Amino acid sequence: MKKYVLTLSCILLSIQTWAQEPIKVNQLGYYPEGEKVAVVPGGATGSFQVLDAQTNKVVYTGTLKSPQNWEHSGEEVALADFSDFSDTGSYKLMHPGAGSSYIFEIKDDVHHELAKSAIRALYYNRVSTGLESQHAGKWARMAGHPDDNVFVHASAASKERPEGYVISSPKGWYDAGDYNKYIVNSGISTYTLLAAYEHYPEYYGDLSLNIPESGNDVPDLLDEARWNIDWMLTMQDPNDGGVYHKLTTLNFEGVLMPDEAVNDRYVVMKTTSAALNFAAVMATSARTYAEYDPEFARECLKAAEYAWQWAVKNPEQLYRQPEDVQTGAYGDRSVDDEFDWAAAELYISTQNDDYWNARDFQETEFRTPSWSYVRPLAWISLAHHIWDLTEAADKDLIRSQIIGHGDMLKQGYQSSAYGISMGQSGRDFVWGSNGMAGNQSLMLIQAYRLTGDDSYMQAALSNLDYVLGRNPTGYSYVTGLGSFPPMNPHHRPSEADEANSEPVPGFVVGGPQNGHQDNCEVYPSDYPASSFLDDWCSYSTNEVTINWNAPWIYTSGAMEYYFKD
Ligand code: G3I
Ligand code: 9MR
Repeated sequence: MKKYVLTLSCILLSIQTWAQEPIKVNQLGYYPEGEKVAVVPGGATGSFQVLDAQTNKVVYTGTLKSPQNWEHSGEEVALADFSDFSDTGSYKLMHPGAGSSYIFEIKDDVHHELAKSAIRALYYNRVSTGLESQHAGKWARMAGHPDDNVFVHASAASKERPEGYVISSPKGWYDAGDYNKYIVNSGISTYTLLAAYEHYPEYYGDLSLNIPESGNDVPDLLDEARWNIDWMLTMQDPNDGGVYHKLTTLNFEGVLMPDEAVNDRYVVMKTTSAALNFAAVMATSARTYAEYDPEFARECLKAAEYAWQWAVKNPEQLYRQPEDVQTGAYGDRSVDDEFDWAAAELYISTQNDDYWNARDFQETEFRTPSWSYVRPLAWISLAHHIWDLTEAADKDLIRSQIIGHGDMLKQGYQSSAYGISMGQSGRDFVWGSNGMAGNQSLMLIQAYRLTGDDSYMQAALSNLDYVLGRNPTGYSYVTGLGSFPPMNPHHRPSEADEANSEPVPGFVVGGPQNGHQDNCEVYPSDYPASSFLDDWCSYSTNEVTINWNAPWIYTSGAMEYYFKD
């Protein structure tokens, strides 16, 4: 978007923080059979009304719960629960003192659009290909980054592939608002898509995404994931099984379209975390592609085992950013969780007890997964396959890890002033807090899958409301969706596109947190859940990434599957 928009938004910022309706709802809406909760600010009490959006007639009257302080935003908020109203239609919520909400719907497939466009966002971030208007509409663009001439960086040099050696490593997704490709972050992101398919094959079997591969005999979700998996495979050195940590320019590119960003690209350092993320994704791919492309599935499994063997021989190759490289690090100080995850996926796919026995699986703290903490992904896959596992696996441990985690998050949802699990732990409002909220929903859904207890589903749904508008800033944090979405995400193809005022749709932006680790001069608030800026400058709250979209892909797809008629 153009410079003057930026200046204008800075001026507006000094006048008011956010322009929006005061009562916070899920701006897409609610399922007829799901919980329906809005948040009313300003210490409001008394009754609230739901109005038909067309006729303005009152269709429901309820009483607000007592207002509570939410420590993460400093607000006094009251919950308006209208779950027992289930007539489909378009509505808004009103309170005489507090005002109104945006219009929302009650309908059966209320998150269908999110389920689709959050996957299509990854298509828009495809590397090495042009986007045609028949698939990309007004966001069609030229191809960028063929990545067929990538240099081996000094940090990655080996006997067979010395510094300056050229490899071809095309395709993949741009990680985020930058143009680089990182194996670690591809790990959790790609896995989450594959898990969505593995858990809900009926739903994704029918979901058509209007991508170039649509209409072939493979589910579109698997076609999209394959674009990134094909790239990941090229990041393995065939000479030893090791995997490069990232493929990157030395510095971040400027605000340019992909085809204009032409600095040299390098593969940098082989690391243990890259090898293990790679092994876990390839072992999962071996299962999910077996039906559609058995030869590819076998290739993936072979690559997974080769990477695992490298990691076992090189267990402490932690990423160290070379002096001449400034781009994202995805550095991790501990790879125990990556070892557990890769071992679990290999164990499931091979049924070879050696992989289970290679690790001392035991009780660990209930921490929501992220790019740097992947152990819960092991529990997710093990729980899904619990009936097919060999005697070696400790099934009680697997169950208790998933259910214990779900219970912890559900408790947060039951006690929070906003009625959401987000904010339960002091660690929730980090860089990428919206990804955290999505991964909490993902974990809650796993507890539901093991127990059938509906309360986990409702808790998972509450975070979906949160990300779509039931939050202190009032944004629907997904580009192109809802009444008040971000317009200026830190995303180069959106920012550099002079012709388009609307950003590429379907991206979940990072979300509020108060680290303020960027170049923005003013943030509207220091409270973690309110510290968000819809401005290009705010890469610490308003960037997009594949790993923040992934859990929302899973969660919205799962909800559509469970709440369908
Ligand atoms: O691990 C500590 C934790 O112990 C502590 O309690 C917490 C308090 O803030 O900080 C944690 O570290 C944070 C770390 O992420 C792990 O979550 C850092 O503060 C935080 O600055 C760091 O942010 C990462 C950011 O890069 C900067 O390195 C984000 O997770 C990560 O998503 C982001 O990734 C970038 C890529 O490098 C490049 N591409 C874009 C992408 C998204 O911005
Ligand atoms: O655009 C970059 C973004 O993808 C990263 O997440 C972020 C943190 O590593 O860095 C951004 O690039 C900024 C760079 O770090 C400092 N100069 C300004 C760049 C953005 O305009």
